[in-house]
Amino acid sequence: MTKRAFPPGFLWGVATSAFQIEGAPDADGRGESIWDRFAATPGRIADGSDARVACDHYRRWREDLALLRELGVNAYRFSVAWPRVLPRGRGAVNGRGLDFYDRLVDALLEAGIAPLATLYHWDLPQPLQDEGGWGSRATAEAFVAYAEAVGMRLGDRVRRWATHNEPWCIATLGHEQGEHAPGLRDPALALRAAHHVLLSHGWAVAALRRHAPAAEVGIVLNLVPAYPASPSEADRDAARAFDGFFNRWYLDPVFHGVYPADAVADRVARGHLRGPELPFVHDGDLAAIAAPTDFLGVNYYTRAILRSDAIPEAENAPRTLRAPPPEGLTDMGWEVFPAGLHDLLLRLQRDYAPASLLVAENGAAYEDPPGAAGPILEDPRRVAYLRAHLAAAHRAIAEGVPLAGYFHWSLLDNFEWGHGYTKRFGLYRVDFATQARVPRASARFYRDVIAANAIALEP
Ligand code: IFM
Repeated sequence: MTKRAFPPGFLWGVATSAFQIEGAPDADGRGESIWDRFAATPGRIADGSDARVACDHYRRWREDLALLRELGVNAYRFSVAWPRVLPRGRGAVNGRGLDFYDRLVDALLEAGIAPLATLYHWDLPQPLQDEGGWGSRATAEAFVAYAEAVGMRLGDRVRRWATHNEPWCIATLGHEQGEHAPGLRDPALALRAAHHVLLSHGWAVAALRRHAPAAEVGIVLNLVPAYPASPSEADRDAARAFDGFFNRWYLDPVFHGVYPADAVADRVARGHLRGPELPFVHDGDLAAIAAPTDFLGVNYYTRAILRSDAIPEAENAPRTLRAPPPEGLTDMGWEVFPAGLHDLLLRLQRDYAPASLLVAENGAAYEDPPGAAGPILEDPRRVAYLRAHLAAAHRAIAEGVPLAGYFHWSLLDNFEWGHGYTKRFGLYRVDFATQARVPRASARFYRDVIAANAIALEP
């Protein structure tokens, strides 16, 4: 076995999000979110479920903190539910909603676990959606007031903040493809929504810095490196276009204060924009979006392989084709491609040079093998996934990438959005009938990696 040591002080964590684990939608004055409404709409969630109970984490959080201690993580990424803090999206702050995160943060710190709080992981208060949601600039303004409220209460103790999780999903899945709340199918609106999300990021960076001057602030993007299926010019152009819309549409404004001209031209060609002028961009917006940040959070799950003549997977979606993947697919249908994480981290360092990087999510959905039983469930595919991606991350660090931490998605099986409870991502299995948490072998594997601050590789 060869050992690969990670830098001293490397952050080892797991990631979760409020809506996917908390449940308790009516507790302590929480308001309705767009995901409550979406999940209650027949036909939206694959198994007809909702997240009214989910992992019951709102009540069982102490039990889940014990799991974090068992893993030995030194960091934990969670999200704050906007409708708990501001039940109507803006206006009066609900102190009882903030109390929950206050207690959680104190308990994490007492356990020696550094909190990384994400402000927005998709649970927009429904009253704001009723006024236009992310399609409206006023939602960006409301987000800043929300950031202020959370920063004021937790900013003395939370040293790492992410403004948004995965703006591409918010904009494209929520407003163009209709697979996520609010379930709209309007490509032009999706571009407007993406801009307002980015704008609110820039404004919130400033707000958080006011309340937590010593904190590190960043954004979390889901990035999918694009590989042409062949060296042909047409395939390379397909990869360029995918990259432009999926990755650079977010990276370029955040790091360079500009939307990528080629991707804008593609959107004009598709009729999603009238011309190269973006009507929703006001003077000063791009400078605000490019506010200096302390880290870029990267969510990496898979890559895309692009072929110019492939059939689009969905209307208006970039044309993609996945090669027969040697390392298989996860239950999400995503190719396992660890080398993509290495390539992506190097590319980000080269093209954007963020102050530091975090893998803010990485993980795999796999059903447990039939007959698997406690006390520890064997999940060799998740262990292999984890090991290979950590090896890829290590390789990037050795080549000079300032990667400061890794957060595995996820601590627990949870509500996987439109898939309901049908996709299991947890290091711990959750029996949703009893709420029992059962460790998988991947939890033990990760615990050992963390304890050694190193991975052991087969020679
Ligand atoms: O569960 C999601 C998470 O909320 C955002 N990133 C991807 C995960 C797996 O699909």
